[in-house]
Order: sequence, then C-alpha cells, then structure tokens
Amino acid sequence: MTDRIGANEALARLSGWSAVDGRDAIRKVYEFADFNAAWGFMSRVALKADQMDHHPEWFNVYNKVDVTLATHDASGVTEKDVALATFMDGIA
Ligand code: H2B
Repeated sequence: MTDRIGANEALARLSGWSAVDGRDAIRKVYEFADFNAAWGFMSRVALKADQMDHHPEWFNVYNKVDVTLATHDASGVTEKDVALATFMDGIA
C-alpha cells in the first residue's frame, strides 16, 4: 500500500491545488475554452488514471472540471495523487 504523505506535502510540490475541508485530499478547478476541450482533457486523464489504477473524483459542467484527488486505500493523499496531479497539470 502507498504511504500517506498528506495534503500539505503534496501542495508544497504543486501549483494551483488547494486542501479540501474535512478530509485529507487536494482539489483544483480547471477551466477550458469549451466543453470539447474539457472532455478531451478528461479523456486523456481517464486513460492515464486507468493505467495507474488511480482514479480521480471529478465533476464537469461545460468548460470546467472540478477535480479532487485522494487515495482511498490510504485514507488520504499519497505520491499517487501527486503523480496524477502532475500529469493533469502537464496536459491542461
Ligand atoms: N483510486 C483512488 N483515487 N484511490 C484508490 O485507493 C484506488 C483508486 N484504488 N483506484 C484502486 C482503484 C482500487 O480500488 C483497485 C481495487 O485497485
């Protein structure tokens, strides 16, 4: 099992992410030009997430994708969340 590092450690290494109230998780809201761009982002992340066996919690409305990352098996933020967040930031 992946060790929990916690939101603060993850946030120190990422930009534009913030802590979630009431649980150890990180959140970012991505904004794209339109729904097509948002869905393209989600499609690329979905393929990566499935390869990693590490899946985001997310909510999409038109051009916005509201993402929360945590590792359920660890009840908090782990290196897997930093890795997925870094991937998302790299393609957004
Ligand atoms: N995604 C996330 N975010 N956290 C997990 O703990 C997790 C996951 N566990 N995707 C995986 C799948 C687990 O449920 C399967 C059985 O490997």
